[in-house]
Amino acid sequence: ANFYTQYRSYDEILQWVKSKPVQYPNLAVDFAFADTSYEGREIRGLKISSDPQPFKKVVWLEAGIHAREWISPATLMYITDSLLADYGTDPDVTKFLDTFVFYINPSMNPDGYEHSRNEDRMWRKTRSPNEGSTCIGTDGNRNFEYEWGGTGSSGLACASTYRGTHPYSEVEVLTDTNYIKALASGGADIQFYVNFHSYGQLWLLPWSYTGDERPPNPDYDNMMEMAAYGTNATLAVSGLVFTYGSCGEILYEAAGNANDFAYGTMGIPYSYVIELRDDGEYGFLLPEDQIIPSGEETYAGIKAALNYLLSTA
Ligand code: 0X9
Ligand code: ZN
Repeated sequence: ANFYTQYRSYDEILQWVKSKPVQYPNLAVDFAFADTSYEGREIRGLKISSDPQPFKKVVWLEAGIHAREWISPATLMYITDSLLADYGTDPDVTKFLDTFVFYINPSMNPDGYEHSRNEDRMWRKTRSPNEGSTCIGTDGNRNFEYEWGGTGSSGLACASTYRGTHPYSEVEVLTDTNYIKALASGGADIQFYVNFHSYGQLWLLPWSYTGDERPPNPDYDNMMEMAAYGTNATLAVSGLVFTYGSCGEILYEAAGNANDFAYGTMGIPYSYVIELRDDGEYGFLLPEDQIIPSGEETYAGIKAALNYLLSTA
């Protein structure tokens, strides 16, 4: 049976990660992040390239920080499998893997994901306890350091947008960002970052901490242009409209989130939160028969973004 006809358990996701270097020994290497999740689950990623040299440019793709957004890990795994399968046959993909090293963190919040699968389908946050409260968990997408604590995040442990006691209070966010920081301080040139979510069909770019109509983001025009290419390619594949713009402007303010970290802290010139399908018909409860369509349209969008990136080099 096709891997993408069902949403997979975290154990199946880990098995998937470990299977890629076996299937593609010349293209894929898997690795463990330094820390396990709060409940002790191993977190593993993949490094994909035709010849992983340190001088190559880096693309960082990650998913699953919000537990109930099951299409996010599924779509990122689909994209990763497609890049691996199309190397050597699709000239664009061949160029991508010859030019970039891709780092993939497919399931950033395994405790929350399993809680959503087994206990509470609508769970969003991590599963770490909060001192002085019976409410569990922190919103990983409010736990990054850039403008942490600002508008659109809550200081209340029971809130769905609880920011935590301090930046990186959540080990799952800490271990992911530590890896990114170590890459950068080792000299990696990280050019493109995506943190996948659902739902809403949006490519969101910085800033998230402010809703100013035209935030002082000097790379705004470039990021908008890449998003235009990406969303056009998606439209051509599935007919679904994806909108794009700065998060604070077209959605809502969300201080301490992923794309502000990627751009504001790391200086990655193309930094996005992408909200996958749908537009609210099923919302988080997206049927399994939409995994492959979501994978196909998003793969097209990411390829178009990468072609745009290559055209600017
Ligand atoms: O609220 C969030 O974290 C994201 N929406 S979700 O439904 N997936 O939870 C939106 C994040 C907003 N992104 C930016 N502000 N860039
Ligand atoms: Zn989300």
